[in-house]
Amino acid sequence: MAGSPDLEGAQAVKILIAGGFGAGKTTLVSAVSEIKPLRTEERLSELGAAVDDLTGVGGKTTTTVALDFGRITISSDVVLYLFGTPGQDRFWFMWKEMSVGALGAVVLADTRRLGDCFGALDFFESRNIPFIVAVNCFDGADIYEEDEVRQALDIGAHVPVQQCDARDRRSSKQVLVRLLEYLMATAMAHQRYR
Ligand SMILES: Nc1nc2c(ncn2[C@@H]2O[C@H](COP(=O)(O)OP(=O)(O)O)[C@@H](O)[C@H]2O)c(=O)[nH]1
Ligand SMILES: [Mg+2]
Repeated sequence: MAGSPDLEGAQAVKILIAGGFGAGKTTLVSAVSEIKPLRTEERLSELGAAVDDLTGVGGKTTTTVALDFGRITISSDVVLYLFGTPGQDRFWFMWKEMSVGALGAVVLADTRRLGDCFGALDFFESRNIPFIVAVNCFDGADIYEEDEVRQALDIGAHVPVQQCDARDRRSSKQVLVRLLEYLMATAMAHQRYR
């Protein structure tokens, strides 16, 4: 089709976008996706508002009930398929199935509510899915050094931590490129020690 990238022969790579409720997952997938992101958002009903913890996410009026899905062509060889995981604890049951075949993950963190991504970190660590942490720089949030974030999240020194603005296409794409570089470096290290 004219104008669309030639996806034939390109490697499809499945990537998960995780993080706490309101961390910017839907925003990131929408910002980078070449296809209209498939997403299922529901207006926060009064009932849902009682269930979802809205502390610190005052401006948020919709919530993703299922998943965000998007696609981005990185090069003629690599096409990423992005799956945004549902942020609320009551959707944990979906994570296991979503993670099948995933090569890696981005854990979005909001430094005002860092604890919200512990669940995602535990999930990927326990399943040996390589991940990087993307700190979504919300207005008014304090800026921390990479090492401070690593310490606060209790993650290894080898895990890349990158600042980003999930609303910005270039910044979000940069996060995905960083993840890919990390995945390739990790794969090469494994080969070397085999
Ligand atoms: N100021 C600012 N707002 C953001 C940023 N990323 C997301 N938002 C806003 O934060 C809210 C939550 O983002 P959303 O992508 O829905 O979070 P999700 O629950 O992780 O999918 C939305 O209203 C976004 O517009 C950011 O980098 N800066
Ligand atoms: Mg969302």
